[in-house]
Amino acid sequence: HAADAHRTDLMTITRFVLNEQSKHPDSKGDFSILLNNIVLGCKFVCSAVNKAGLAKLIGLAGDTNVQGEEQKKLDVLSNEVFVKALISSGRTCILVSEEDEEATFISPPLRGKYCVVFDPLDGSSNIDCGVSIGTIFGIYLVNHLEATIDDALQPGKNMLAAGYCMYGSSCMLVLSTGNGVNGFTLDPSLGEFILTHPDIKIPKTGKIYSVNEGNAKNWDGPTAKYIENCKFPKDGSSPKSLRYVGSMVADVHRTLLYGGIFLYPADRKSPNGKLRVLYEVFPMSFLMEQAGGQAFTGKIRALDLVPKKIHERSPIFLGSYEDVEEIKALYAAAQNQI
Ligand code: P6P
Repeated sequence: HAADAHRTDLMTITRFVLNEQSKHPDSKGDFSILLNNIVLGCKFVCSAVNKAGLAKLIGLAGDTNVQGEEQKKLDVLSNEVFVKALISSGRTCILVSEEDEEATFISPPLRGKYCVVFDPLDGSSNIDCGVSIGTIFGIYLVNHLEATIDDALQPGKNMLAAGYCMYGSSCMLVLSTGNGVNGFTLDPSLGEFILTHPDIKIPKTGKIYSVNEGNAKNWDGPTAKYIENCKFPKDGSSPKSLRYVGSMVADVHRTLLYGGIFLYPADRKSPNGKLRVLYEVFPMSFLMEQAGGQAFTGKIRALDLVPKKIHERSPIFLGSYEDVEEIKALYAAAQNQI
């Protein structure tokens, strides 16, 4: 009767967030209001992504749709939706979006105490072929009035919350507010995100590695050696499977649920890798640690990184605790040889 229980206890993300809030007696509910505005943005984007094929929302901006309206690309539309939802929440003071070159500073009366960093539609190059894409976000506290850009350049370990919403065969929002990781699936008939994956823990080790093998020519020694071990294990165990979607939210979501390791290493072409620190590396690293996994930049714990620029990139190795330990050992050995 699990299904019936699900139907009757209906733990929605809104109730879940309010339950979390009740654990902080001094909370005035600002955080819950902020999260609920992020959830609203995710619901809108989910609906727009699902209609994309039909309403010809895909393709280049500048096209006109059947109504002859100026067509916005989905990622531009998604960004506008999140920026508006976050500002109108009245709980933010700084927004950093992958879509906007500069940070957005909010002034009174709508100014609040949180800085939100987000990629409104990550993996959007995959939209036209129907591959899963997602929104990634992280939330920092800014505990003084006049916010500056430094309040957005905090190390990932300062994040209060992080999450992603994956727009795939179902719409799933995975969230951590610092007490573990929970997954919510959108029930379109209710228009509510329902708790379907309580207290997600990533397996300690996995049989999957996830990397763009097309960059192999440019990898450094430790990464090349690690991938070699995945394919030709020295201990005689069976090789790992390669699974790579090329959409970070899809690759990380699979890693979180099935275990294994996701890598976007540095290479000779891109010495800092490709993924962005604030709104790709930090939120996914936060979630991995909260789920019992870990995240490493090739030098340090990913969440200890202190970014200098809002669109800065970093190499990232994240996933099952023991799998990341292996690549950390290879980088440490290489460091000792220098
Ligand atoms: P590559 C998508 O463009 C993205 O930003 C991430 O979602 C994804 O993990 C990565 O880039 C894929 O990059 O170089 O393997 O195509």
